[in-house]
Amino acid sequence: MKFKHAILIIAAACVAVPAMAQFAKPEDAIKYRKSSLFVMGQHFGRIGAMAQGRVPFDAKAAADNAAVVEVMSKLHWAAFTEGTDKGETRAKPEIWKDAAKFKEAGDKLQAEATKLSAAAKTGNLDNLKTAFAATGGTCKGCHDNFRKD
Ligand code: ASC
Repeated sequence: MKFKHAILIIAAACVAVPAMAQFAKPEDAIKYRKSSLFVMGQHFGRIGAMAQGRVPFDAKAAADNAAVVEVMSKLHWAAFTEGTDKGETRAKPEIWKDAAKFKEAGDKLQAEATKLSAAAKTGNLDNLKTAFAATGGTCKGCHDNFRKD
């Protein structure tokens, strides 16, 4: 086989392999999404502390944290694979029953997280506050609809 053909086959396989194949076990997918959501929450919370005046505004720290939130906002979606509605999870069955709505909620978070990162880069606290509130709204919206209490 020519090298070029091998590369094309590998590239096609990467696209075609379903998300499930990324995790050895359903528990790993659950652990992964909880872990990445936890990390996102930590960094989002540091921005919240500044937006709510609990700690002094530090533009560089805000931008650094927002950049992490932006990346993290993309990760956990691939871990809501089939069969991971059971076990140590608060994920509601609606995630799989109403997949289009769940995807929409996920897209909203990612869009707002991108705006949050851009807002943080302006170095303006009011911009950060506005984007923080909008992003937090997407966290809450998804939790209200798709997470058990
Ligand atoms: C956070 C965090 C969330 C959201 C959510 C917003 O800081 O960890 O899950 O904000 O509480 O309503």
